[in-house]
Amino acid sequence: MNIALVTGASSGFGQAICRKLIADGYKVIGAARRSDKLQKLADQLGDNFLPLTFDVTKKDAVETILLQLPKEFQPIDILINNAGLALGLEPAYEANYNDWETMIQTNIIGLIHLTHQILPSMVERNYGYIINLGSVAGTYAYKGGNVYGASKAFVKQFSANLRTDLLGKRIRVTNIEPGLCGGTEFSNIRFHGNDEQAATVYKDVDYVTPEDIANTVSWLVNTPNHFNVNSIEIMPVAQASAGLSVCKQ
Ligand code: 8X3
Repeated sequence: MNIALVTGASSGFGQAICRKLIADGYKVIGAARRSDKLQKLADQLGDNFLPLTFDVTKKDAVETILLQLPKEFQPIDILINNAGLALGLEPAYEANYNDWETMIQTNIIGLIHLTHQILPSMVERNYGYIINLGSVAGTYAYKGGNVYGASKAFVKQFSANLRTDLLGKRIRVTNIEPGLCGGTEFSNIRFHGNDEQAATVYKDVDYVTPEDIANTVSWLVNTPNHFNVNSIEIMPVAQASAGLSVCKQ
């Protein structure tokens, strides 16, 4: 049975991915900072789910915890780097510097920690799959996307570069690049807990759901081993990469 590690497992995409992979028959390690939420999920998902409380930005702590994984949850075959966040939508000249650092710490540093730690064992076994959660923000610039978009551009290029380093090995890498997705805490976090502002993002829009993303992950991991989806861009029908705007003087 394949074993998957999903970061950011306590809510949103991460939680939906854990549920779907468990339903598909995988063993799943769900990692997140919020142990209470993880425990609730564990109570629902049964023995094939292992809740692990850690913060992806804390390298040494993550390393220690992963070295002590119970035998039945080793080795990790599938790494799903889902933990990530957006903070703020202000223009760069009004943005909060701490928000920028936090996004870089989680979206980039956290993702490379986990990958650096788990990839060697995949290479040793010549088997594995890394799925990164990027974003359309890593491809298309938008107002206020500044560091968030740049962090996702890192994830996009890192995914592509992993593929080049892994050429000749049976290890797959996919960057999933979602657009507007609702039913998560994404916008509530982006707007620092302003739920009213967050709600306006999704008002009257038929958005992509966490279950849509989980179904995509399920499809990816069930494709044959010779088959690699390098990247997959997903938007709701209600969204498109709109044209470049011009400001008339
Ligand atoms: C989430 C999509 O459009 O809010 O990464 O950047 S977007």
